[in-house]
Amino acid sequence: MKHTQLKPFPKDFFWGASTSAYQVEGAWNEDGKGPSVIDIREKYPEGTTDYKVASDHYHRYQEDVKLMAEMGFKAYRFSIAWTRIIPNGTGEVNPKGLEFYNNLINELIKYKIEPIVTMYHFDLPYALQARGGWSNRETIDAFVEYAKVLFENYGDRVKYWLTINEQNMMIMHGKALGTLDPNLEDPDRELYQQNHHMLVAQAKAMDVCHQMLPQALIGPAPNISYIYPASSKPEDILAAQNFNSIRNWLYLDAAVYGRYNKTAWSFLEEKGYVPTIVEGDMEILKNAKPDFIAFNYYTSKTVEASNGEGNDKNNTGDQEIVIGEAGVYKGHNNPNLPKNEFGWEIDPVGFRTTLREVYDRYQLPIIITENGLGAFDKIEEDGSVRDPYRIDYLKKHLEQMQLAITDGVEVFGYCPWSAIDLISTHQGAKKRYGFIFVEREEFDLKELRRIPKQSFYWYKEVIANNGENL
Ligand code: BGP
Repeated sequence: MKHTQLKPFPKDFFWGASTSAYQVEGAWNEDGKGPSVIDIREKYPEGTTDYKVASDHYHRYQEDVKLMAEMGFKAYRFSIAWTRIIPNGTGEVNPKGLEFYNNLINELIKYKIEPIVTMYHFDLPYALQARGGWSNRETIDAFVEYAKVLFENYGDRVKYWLTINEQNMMIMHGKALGTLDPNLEDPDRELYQQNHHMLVAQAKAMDVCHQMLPQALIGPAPNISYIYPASSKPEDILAAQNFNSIRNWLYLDAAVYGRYNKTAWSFLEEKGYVPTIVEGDMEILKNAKPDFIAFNYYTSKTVEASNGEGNDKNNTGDQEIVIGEAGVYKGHNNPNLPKNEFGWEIDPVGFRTTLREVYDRYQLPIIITENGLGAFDKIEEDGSVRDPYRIDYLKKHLEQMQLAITDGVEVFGYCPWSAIDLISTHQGAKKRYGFIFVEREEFDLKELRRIPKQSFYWYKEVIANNGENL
């Protein structure tokens, strides 16, 4: 639809950006922090660093928040490391861990930046994984116990809560993300059992949040991308519906309506992945209601029909590169879209489509909690960092977001990835996303100096004008 007039971004729009604890903080074993599944990962992809120091945000959060304030941030979406708060996953609470996030939250509030907290972003306590992780129902209780500690300690200042970051990607791409338990015997089936437990944990946490903090708002934070069919062939349309259900709607239907998406369920039945659901679970899912939907969007996906002969799966997939499922769908390169340096397609119009689709299906306000471009940024001879490609990516996505708002979609915030350079989930320190450059290399930590990039100044202008004249 072409609009003759665009609707403006809402008045109190949350302009901000995102990070996650293990990718930005460093201080991996300081002040009583316990190990997470990320810390004990035995191998990192070749040529990439670990997360021990990352961007050293743990020690430099004040400087970082000051820069965010200089950009004019209205919100900052970050995650809390479960293992800083409860080092063993359950039991004793670590006062030093509590203190760090208390300080961070207070620092944000000092600059009138709204803290938006992700409760769990890939870094499950290792102590829980050693007892089966999400395969073990006790992890549901551990998550609820942890949630209560967060609500008790930060609920007076934190109004926006996100339960689990990209649960769908942990299920579908856990290997690339480093969250997959290497000891799982039958990972394909077991992952959908884990998924079920996470859905129950999320529902319980949303419910507890509403009971303990009536003023607070809470929602899920999956990675959602609309799936296109490779052609108008009816079989390709079906394949796109299949993948939309398996990748996207399975997670949101459960979070919002408390039910399993039928197409996704028939996929689970066909593959033998049906989880064990105990009495009361579906009740719990039904009773919990999110207040909004947060989602991460990087690009659309395209699939064609899979003829079911052989296995369409391969191991090159990551969060944004489609693999396949024999007889269900098969990843397809979209010839209409350019790709970034890491092979991810770039599709701003798909962002509008995805926003419209999510709003149509769920009718809940939306906040974008990730969107962005990974690139090999460099310091120029004059000391500046120029990233016009990132500005171009973000600008085009914001334009499409405004079109979606004009289409009627209720969007209340935009927190692209990432506020500051941090370590990629599986492609190291050289794959950068931030508005703020962190001077370090893959294995040479250098001074970890902060340098505002060209995109920093551009975004500052966008925020100052509330997105007018993009
Ligand atoms: C999302 C994750 C983030 C982030 C981002 C970019 O899937 O939620 O943690 O890292 O993708 O991905 P990558 O770091 O793999 O480039």
